Amino acid sequence: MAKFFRAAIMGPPGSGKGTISKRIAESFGLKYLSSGHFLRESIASNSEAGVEVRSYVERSILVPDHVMTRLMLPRLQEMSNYSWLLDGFPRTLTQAKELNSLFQLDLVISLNIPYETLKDRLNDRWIHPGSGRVYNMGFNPPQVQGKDDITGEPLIQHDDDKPEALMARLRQYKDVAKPVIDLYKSQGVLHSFSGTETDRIWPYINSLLTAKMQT
Ligand code: G5P
Ligand code: MG
Repeated sequence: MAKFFRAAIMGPPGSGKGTISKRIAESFGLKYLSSGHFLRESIASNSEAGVEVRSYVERSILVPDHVMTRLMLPRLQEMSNYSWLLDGFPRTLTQAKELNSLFQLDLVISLNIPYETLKDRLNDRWIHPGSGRVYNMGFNPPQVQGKDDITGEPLIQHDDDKPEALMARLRQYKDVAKPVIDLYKSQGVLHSFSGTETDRIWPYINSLLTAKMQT
């Protein structure tokens, strides 16, 4: 049977999970599965589940584990014949254990980015609400200021990217991520990367993936 490669990327809000995932997916041909993206899709569908999910995501509160696993695990099972990269899932120990019962991860990337850097990045972050496309006015600006590159529609800034909300999200991230990180460390699959610039971290991640995917 073919060996599929399964990876996950963890890190606080604004740490570059989405930006790095996109590079990994493009360079290594992994399917990219983002919990934030699936949640936004569910919200846009206006289903009963979507309305519940919206109440958490709007307040930057973690969506309950049972809702999250119900959303993610069937999609992963559909992808069981592919190599994939998970962004934003698992986030809690319960989620990690549920995932473990179905799939063994080969690699978990954990991003350690200083608070000041996260604050600056998220202050500069603008989003196209229809698609979830993310821009950064310094790092990754839109072609026309304030407008989405594809649709030309206006960009908005999320309330939960403002400093008070961000501090709370970071504190929550640390508490919840610690046991998940410990679990993957004990399984020997955790690799942590620290820094203030994605472009400086990327070559190390690129080398690690190149080595891992050859074995
Ligand atoms: P999400 O959607 O997973 P967050 O809050 O964890 O959202 P976010 O905001 O998507 O994470 P990111 O993906 O880590 O951040 O980072 P990014 O978007 O790539 O980069 C952030 C910004 O910095 C961008 O503007 C980017 O261009 C810029 N940038 C990147 N690198 C650099 C650099 O080197 N320099 C500069 N200057 N800029 C850079 O989750 C959203 C919500 O969904 C729920 C929760 O409510 C959560 O709050 N949720 C879950 N709940 C429970 N369990 C789960 N598993 C859940 N998953 C999601
Ligand atoms: Mg993201």
